[in-house]
Amino acid sequence: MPSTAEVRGALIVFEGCDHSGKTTQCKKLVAALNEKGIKTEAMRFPDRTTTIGKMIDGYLSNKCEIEDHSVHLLFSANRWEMVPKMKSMLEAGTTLIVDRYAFSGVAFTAAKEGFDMNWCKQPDVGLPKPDRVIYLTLSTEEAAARGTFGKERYEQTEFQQKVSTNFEKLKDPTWQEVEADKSIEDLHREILVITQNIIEESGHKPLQQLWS
Ligand code: FDM
Repeated sequence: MPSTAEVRGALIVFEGCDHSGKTTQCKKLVAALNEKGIKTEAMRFPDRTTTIGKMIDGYLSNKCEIEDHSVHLLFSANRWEMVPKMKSMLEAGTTLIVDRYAFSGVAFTAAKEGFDMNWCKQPDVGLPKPDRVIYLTLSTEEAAARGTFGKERYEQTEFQQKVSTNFEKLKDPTWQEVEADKSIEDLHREILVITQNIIEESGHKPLQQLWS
């Protein structure tokens, strides 16, 4: 068990549309913060390595079908199973950079027919609340210029547009929108400055609960 540090780590979540460079930026950020001596670990959801994550992986890669409500609950369960690890790392002073979180959960399921956003939020109520959500945005033209979609479930233009609309509805004051229409290095430098400020501000504040 890691011991409790005087200053806790920050919980920083990245959300954004496809091709926004979220995953690349998360990786570069974790490396840069560690280089600066700020203890940082990467996490991503879904975490496809666990038993639940493997079921989700099968669903996303179209190897199996899972009823829409059930798969929503699996995505949430995949976050809850990581909570003890997240809390102990944060308490030990490690900052967590998280690629997708409950906001993707709500935005994607609520883009399906017959789903209400409020219903979608319920399973994730009480999760550790991010100190900041960095929301990477991209113009439709730039997103299209960055290439086509892959073969996974949900990788279709019309569905992704509904997801973006849902992200807009989920925004609150803990969100920071960052325009991703720039080079990888320029975006990285901007994000590095933002996150160092968040880490400094969050260290002495108690961790809060999401949507409660
Ligand atoms: N996704 C992700 C959901 O539908 N619900 C969730 O709770 C989360 C975290 O899974 F299409 C979707 C979003 C995306 C896919 O893709 C995961 P990546 O490439 O592993 O981020």
